[in-house]
Amino acid sequence: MDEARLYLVENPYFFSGIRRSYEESWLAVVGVPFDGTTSFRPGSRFGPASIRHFSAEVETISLGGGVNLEDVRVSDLGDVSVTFNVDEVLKRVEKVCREIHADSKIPVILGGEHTITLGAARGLRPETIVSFDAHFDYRDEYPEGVRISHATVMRRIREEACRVVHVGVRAACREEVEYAKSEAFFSSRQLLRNPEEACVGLRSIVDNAGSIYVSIDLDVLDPAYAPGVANPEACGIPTNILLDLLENTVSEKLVGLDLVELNPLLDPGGASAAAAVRILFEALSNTARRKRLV
Ligand SMILES: [Mn+2]
Repeated sequence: MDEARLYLVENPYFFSGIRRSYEESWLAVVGVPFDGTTSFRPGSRFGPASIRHFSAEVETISLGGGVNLEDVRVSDLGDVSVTFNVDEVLKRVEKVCREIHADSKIPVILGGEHTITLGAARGLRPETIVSFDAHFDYRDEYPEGVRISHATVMRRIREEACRVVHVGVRAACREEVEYAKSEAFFSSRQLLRNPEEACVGLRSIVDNAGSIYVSIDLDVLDPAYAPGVANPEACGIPTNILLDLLENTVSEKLVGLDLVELNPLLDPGGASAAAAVRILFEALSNTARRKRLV
């Protein structure tokens, strides 16, 4: 990493409370405190700070995978410095991700709103993005005349970067249903009725795919588990089902991962931040186990 360092600002808190150098790590955490296109309830710009804060207090051992995150070589590069211009923010995220990838490491992006995934997709060019989200984010324009926003991000990714597999969808407009017709997705209802079948289905998609990028919009969880998000949608999945699905998604093919849309301003009890941290710890521990890096 060379040029992209210019865009990074160090944070007083480190993800998981452990300070490690970029050079010795193979997972590189980067925050993107941007919520400039959020239409309903802004505040996810404070997401990276909240995730870091909680991550220092949550226990690091993954009971499911038996891995201690302290043994996983994770570094925290701080935040991408953001501007009000979404194109510029995406350009910076793209550059940072590309350089981390060029150093044979995996970027772990802390959002911020979902739009930043477009920057990561441009920088990493995965073959498939698995998007855990209550929404498709498949509008062509939102609001009218705006082509890049949190509600259009997966459509832009599909047009210019890669295939998208949606998991946990339960809210869509007519235009999005039409656009998604030709592809496979897992609705929230399917996941709730038969989570094991969904895990098997997802595993087979991943097994047959090339490189994988995982994007986790926290609103995939039911608002009972994660109320602190911009656009909550009822009838979502509980955290444990998401963890099972993720265990079947992360693999040696993973080239990047993000967790977006946590809004700490709407999370006074900290439940959403605690869920976000547990999800990240388990996903990273499982990735380490699969890649035989611990
Ligand atoms: Mn969403």
